[in-house]
Amino acid sequence: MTTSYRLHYFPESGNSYKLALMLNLCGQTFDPVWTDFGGGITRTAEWRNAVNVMGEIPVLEEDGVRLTQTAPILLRLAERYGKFEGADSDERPEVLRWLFWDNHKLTGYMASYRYMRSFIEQPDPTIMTFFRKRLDDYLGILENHLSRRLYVAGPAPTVADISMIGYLMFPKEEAGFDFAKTHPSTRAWLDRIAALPGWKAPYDLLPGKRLKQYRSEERAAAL
Ligand SMILES: N[C@@H](CCC(=O)N[C@@H](CS)C(=O)NCC(=O)O)C(=O)O
Repeated sequence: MTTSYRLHYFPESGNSYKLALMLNLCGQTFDPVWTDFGGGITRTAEWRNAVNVMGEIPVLEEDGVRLTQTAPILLRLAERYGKFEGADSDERPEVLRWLFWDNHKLTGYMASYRYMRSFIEQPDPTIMTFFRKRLDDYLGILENHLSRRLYVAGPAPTVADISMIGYLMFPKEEAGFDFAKTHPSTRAWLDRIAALPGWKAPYDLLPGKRLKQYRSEERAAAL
């Protein structure tokens, strides 16, 4: 029996991209449910009661059942389609290890940093400096890890890779990192993922009205 999917998302959401990409890589389609994140709908009690008590995007509906938190959803899809799970009982805990690291560190900080840098009017420079310092450390850890292997958890791609690339595939102007210049192993890994059959860029998978971009060239230089 086939499962029908609806993805509640907004186009700039790297967390939504993780699920949209996973579905595409598994040969699945989904109905896109554009959500007015910029307009604040996910902060309303109505939306939280009706869609996600955690107040977060993305939400994936599977045959009408709403699921949230990308890591368990990715693992569930991996098991269902027998893809990107990790090869064996050594690799699967490794997949989990990097999923936790991604949610806590890489995606956690990158999502906030990029959002503030590009999509809010006046980011606080002190917060931006703090986030940037943390990210420089995490991206260094990732670069070092990838300098010695093809994929995060083993010799083949897993949902750990799909989670960790979530915010790194967007246009480089948004977060302000040019990996080709600063993190060559990370860039090569992103290119390997982009060569997988079914890969698409974030804004091709997540259409619809975009958030206002506030970043100017002067601000880009300052932050
Ligand atoms: N760990 C969550 C993160 C989801 C998340 O933070 N989503 C963002 C949008 S991409 C959000 O809704 N943020 C609202 C907030 O932090 O208040 C996941 O993997 O699904």
